[in-house]
Amino acid sequence: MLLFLGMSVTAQNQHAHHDSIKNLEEVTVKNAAKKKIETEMKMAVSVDEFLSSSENISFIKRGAYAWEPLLNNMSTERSTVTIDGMHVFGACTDKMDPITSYVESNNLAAIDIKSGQEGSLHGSTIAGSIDLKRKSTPFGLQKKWNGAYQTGFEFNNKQFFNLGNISYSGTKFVADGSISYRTADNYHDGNNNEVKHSQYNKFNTSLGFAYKTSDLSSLRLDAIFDVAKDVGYPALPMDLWLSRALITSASYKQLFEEGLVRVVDTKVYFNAIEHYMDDTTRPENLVHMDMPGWSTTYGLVSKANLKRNNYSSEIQLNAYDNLSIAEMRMYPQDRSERTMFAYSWPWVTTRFAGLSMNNSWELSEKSTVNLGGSLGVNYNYSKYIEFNWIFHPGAPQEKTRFLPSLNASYQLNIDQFNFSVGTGYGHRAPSVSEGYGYYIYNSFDRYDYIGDPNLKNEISYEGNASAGFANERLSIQGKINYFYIDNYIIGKILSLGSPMNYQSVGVKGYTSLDYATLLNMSANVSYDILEHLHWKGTLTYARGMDNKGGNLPFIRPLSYLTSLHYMHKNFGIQTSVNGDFEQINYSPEYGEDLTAAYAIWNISADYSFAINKVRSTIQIGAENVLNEYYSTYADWGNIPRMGRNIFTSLKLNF
Ligand SMILES: [Cu+2]
Repeated sequence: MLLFLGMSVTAQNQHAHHDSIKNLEEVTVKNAAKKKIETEMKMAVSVDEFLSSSENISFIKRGAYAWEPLLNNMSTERSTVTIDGMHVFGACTDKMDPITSYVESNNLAAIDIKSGQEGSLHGSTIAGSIDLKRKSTPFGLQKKWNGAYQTGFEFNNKQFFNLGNISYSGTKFVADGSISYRTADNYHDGNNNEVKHSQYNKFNTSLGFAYKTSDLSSLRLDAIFDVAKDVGYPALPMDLWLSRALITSASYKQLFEEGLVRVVDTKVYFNAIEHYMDDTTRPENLVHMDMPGWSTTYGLVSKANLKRNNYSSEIQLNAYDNLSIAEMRMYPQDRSERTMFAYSWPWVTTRFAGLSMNNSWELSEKSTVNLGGSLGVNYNYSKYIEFNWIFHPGAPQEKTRFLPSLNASYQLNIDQFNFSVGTGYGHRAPSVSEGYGYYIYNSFDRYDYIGDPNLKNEISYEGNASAGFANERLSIQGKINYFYIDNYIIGKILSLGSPMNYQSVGVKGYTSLDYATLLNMSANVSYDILEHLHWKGTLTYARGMDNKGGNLPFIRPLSYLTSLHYMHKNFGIQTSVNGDFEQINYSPEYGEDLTAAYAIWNISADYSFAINKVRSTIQIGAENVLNEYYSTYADWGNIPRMGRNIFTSLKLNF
């Protein structure tokens, strides 16, 4: 049962290789039921790099650090991002700190990505859910102490990292600990020009203890502490001076040997984030603005797993209380005189409680039906509503919304073929910025954004399907989903109001379009050319349109990835080419321009060896080998991406 619970869908497709040596290794490590956080090309990756190996994730990049993950080509407001089911909200009005920036690859076991309403277990969503699953060592492993150490250097931006983690597994007590530090200078683009303000420094540590309170129950305490300091955002007019996050939880898990209910796992949590921006490093700024932000969340997540014969079910209760505060203080060059103060998030409280359920029936060995649903209540309170009244006079200080969700799917497996069809319906409440934001400057389209407390719920109607084939050597998988979203929230130019800072060209208010539509498609093929030579290819396409047939912003153009992987004994070599076609369907209305096609070639080689009982792997590789100068459709302000980057890393497992 513990094994069953430990299993999780990972962000990557499982690589099925047929080397006898590797197979043996897999059997021996299967007890841990964990998939490594690494990509085909790179064994030492950041969380962002790992996420980007999933075909339904793309990124808005504002620099080299803390990319904003887009799920199904939708921004983070439309997805729920959680850490072990815990809700954490960033403290930056400019989205410098997506939740994925507060973890590190060495404290994660897997990333669970669910598309659309299938992801509603963790709370109301439109695009789906991304759950970052932390490492938790099982009780009573044969090998009591386990650890890993990774170090590496990347030449382009002189990134140097050290990641260490250790775990102890006793029969009554387990402990997990990790510590990491990354530091990087400015990176260089494909013309070998330095991209100023692209440096970063990140420290992350985590601790977890679990104690077996009886044969079938355990108590667990977890904490993550993350500090980012002096992080540059070349695409924004300001940088980050300091960001700190403390993420804590205590959970109690009870297993049942018989009966319908098999597991109940209840967790209380608390997290606090503070975020201080800094624009004094930018000489072009005539007026300086301090824009600190704070986000504090208390929550409860309780889930039960039910199983009887061919029926299984997950029930989850989510409740949280979040307070988001962001301040804007303006100074002339002479700091002693403060000229303006405002709340860009006027102490906005969000309370949410929701009950979700996913049921699944195995009709036969070949077919399964899933039915799920949830009902949530979302409450908002704006303490300093006067700021919201400037643009929306008389807007209510409190607002309660009901957020229902339903989903259904059917899966069929016939011999080597698999099929699925599904549908979903769900609501989401506007985010803090969309509902209550006040003069949030968006450097992409250069407008100041104003929230509207009276925005309607966004309502999504969704359909999805997939088909696949797999045999010993070949596997093909195609997926498609379509979203029709009522009251799609987006910024529209307001005729009233004047811009607050000299860089902005006007004021936009968050408003609802009648509807918008989104289509996502992907195809994956993998083929074992020879016993030790594997090929993989991915093609994705997406199209997003508003109610007038205009293009939605940040929709990925036709893109591809093709890779070859050769391994022999302890030696592996892999190469890949990935790229986007020209972004034909761009949106000038939202600040986009035509982005040209690009193709990037990467290559890496690794060698595994053992010294005493320490399993070691060394890797060397190069990304963007041809040093192409490019930027993608989702690079904020068209900042160029990194040019050629040679990377080296060493990993020791003991
Ligand atoms: Cu920020």
